Amino acid sequence: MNKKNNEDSKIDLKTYAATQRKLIDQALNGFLPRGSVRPKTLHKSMRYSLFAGGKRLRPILCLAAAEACGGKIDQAMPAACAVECIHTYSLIHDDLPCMDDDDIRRGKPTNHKVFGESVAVLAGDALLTLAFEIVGESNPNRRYDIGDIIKELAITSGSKHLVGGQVLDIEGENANIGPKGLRFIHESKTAALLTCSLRLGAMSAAATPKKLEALTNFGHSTGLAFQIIDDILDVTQTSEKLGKSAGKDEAVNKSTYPAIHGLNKSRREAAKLTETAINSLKIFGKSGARLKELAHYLLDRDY
Ligand code: GRG
Repeated sequence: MNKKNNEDSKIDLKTYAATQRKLIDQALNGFLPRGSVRPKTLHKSMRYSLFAGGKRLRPILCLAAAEACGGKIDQAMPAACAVECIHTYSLIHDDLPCMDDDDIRRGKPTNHKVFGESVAVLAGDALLTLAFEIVGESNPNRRYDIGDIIKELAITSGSKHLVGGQVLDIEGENANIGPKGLRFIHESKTAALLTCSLRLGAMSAAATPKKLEALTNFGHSTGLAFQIIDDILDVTQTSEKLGKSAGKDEAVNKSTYPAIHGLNKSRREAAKLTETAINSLKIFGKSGARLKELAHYLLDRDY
């Protein structure tokens, strides 16, 4: 690809992502109770973190998966908003003093710094619950009903994935969990939510079992690559650029890819995983082009 084409495709993805982000934000705004609704503090706190400037990668992947499966964005939007609510809840709770104890997130003071710990815990709880209310508004189709969608979201959020992964993460601090232990944590947390986002998009489009399986594999590999890059950026970028505290992993002696494998091997592993992810898109032919671009973006991102 020559430089001009390369730049064009970058602009294309940038425009696509900006358009999707706007649609997602509009939909989220409609699903969230207004800040003027009682209890005002709680709703303001939920909105504060949700609209603090996240990249919206999970909902964008959800909508792109739906499109790759021939579905419509409107059908996938409830699931896209639900995964962003769950992601934001996990960030609020992860930042609490009893967890990672962070002061900045999405370039702003963390939720508990602004609203206090009690409201931050409850805002996270309410966002998690709201996710289920939102997917309750999805339309069933010939392959998947609302029960399938709710189960997908519940399994991802629960003790075997997000919450369980968080427990292993906490237990792994100052412990030698090794490469396998680290990979399992990343599979349980980051890769699980990314995979769920893609699967829900596919399910909203009545994807065939083969396409659903392909997106599950794509999510697993891109999800791991995404987390490796996140670990690398923690070492190589500034807090200003990331919008969250850089260098935190090393400061708390956390096992990460760069800590275990070094930066170069970690980069190579992320690139290899991205290649594996892209290979799993073969079944989609040309319809998989946007997901392929997104996988490259996740690998090459600098924040
Ligand atoms: C249940 C408390 C609880 C946690 C579950 C997902 C998770 C486990 C914790 C979230 C904290 C965390 C640092 C997870 C790693 C995933 C990750 C890289 C999050 C940042 O995602 P981005 O870069 O963030 O997409 P934005 O702010 O752009 O949405």
